[in-house]
Amino acid sequence: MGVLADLLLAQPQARRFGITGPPGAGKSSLIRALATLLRARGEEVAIIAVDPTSPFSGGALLGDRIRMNDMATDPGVFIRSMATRGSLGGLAASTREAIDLLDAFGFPNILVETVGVGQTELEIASTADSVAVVLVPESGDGVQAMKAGLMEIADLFVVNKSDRVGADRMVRAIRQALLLRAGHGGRDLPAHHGVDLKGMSGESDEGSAARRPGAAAAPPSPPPSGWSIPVLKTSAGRGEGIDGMLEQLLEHQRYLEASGELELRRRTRARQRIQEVVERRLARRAREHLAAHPELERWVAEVAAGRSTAYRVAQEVAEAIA
Ligand SMILES: Nc1nc2c(ncn2[C@@H]2O[C@H](COP(=O)(O)OP(=O)(O)O)[C@@H](O)[C@H]2O)c(=O)[nH]1
Ligand SMILES: [Mg+2]
Repeated sequence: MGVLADLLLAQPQARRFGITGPPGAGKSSLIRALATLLRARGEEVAIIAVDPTSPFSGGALLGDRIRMNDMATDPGVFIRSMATRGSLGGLAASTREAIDLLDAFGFPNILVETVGVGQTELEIASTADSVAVVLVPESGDGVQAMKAGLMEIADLFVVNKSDRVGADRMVRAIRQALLLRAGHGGRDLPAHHGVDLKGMSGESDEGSAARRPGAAAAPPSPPPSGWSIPVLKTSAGRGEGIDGMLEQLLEHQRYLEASGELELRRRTRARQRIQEVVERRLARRAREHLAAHPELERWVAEVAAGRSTAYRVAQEVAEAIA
């Protein structure tokens, strides 16, 4: 605990990139290609994959050129997969913590992969400073992406698998949707409630993307107005367009810094972290207090019998641990 607290005293320096989109869109492949480019520039890279559908282990992914094994044994690359299912509430918090730690360890680049299917994933994606939303030619029209809440968090759109037909049409559809949104001020668009993107992936996925209907959280704020969102084509499979994607991600980081937006985002994160840590600590104290309380069984019996209420008990416990 103390060690962790001290480590986190380091000033945040890392570029935090979020790569999100439907399962099978090629997020992992793109991250691998981006990481390879960054390594070629002599920069270290940390990768966090919050994606149960395509783990980073094993196999030749971009033909024979780049094998996952090369990356796994490169000390300049840190790869960590984070479990997702069954840890909904804690996932966003623990991912944020992992990112903060990697930053404190001195990784200049942190790439976070999430499946863009639900509120939690959107939340995680928006903890990155620059978010690339990855779609494929088969992802349906841009309006679908907009409904899914991806428009709100995208700093950059990437149409991957541009080696397939329909990539240009997809690019136009996204641009159109972006224009539409700009015209409407982005305010009166339908709210997103973990819209299922399975049909947008262009892959037959194994039914793994969990839906999160009804997840209530504040919608991520729209991107700042001084940045116009680029829409790029890539083919991770052929290694095309990756340098352009990296260039735009770096450009967005420069924009954030120059506009003061980076500082704002860091403050928002700091506020969130304070809230989280305080809540976690208080929750633990309440649990411990309650578990050891000599009156607990009596309270339980009284509430169960309708002679008292959970609110009364809570009042007493809250006062005791305050
Ligand atoms: N045709 C084509 N296939 C690709 C491309 N990029 C990735 N893939 C393939 O699409 C599948 C899913 O890729 P992956 O990176 O695991 O997607 P993720 O689920 O978004 O992380 C894999 O079989 C990849 O080899 C591409 O640019 N073109
Ligand atoms: Mg993946």
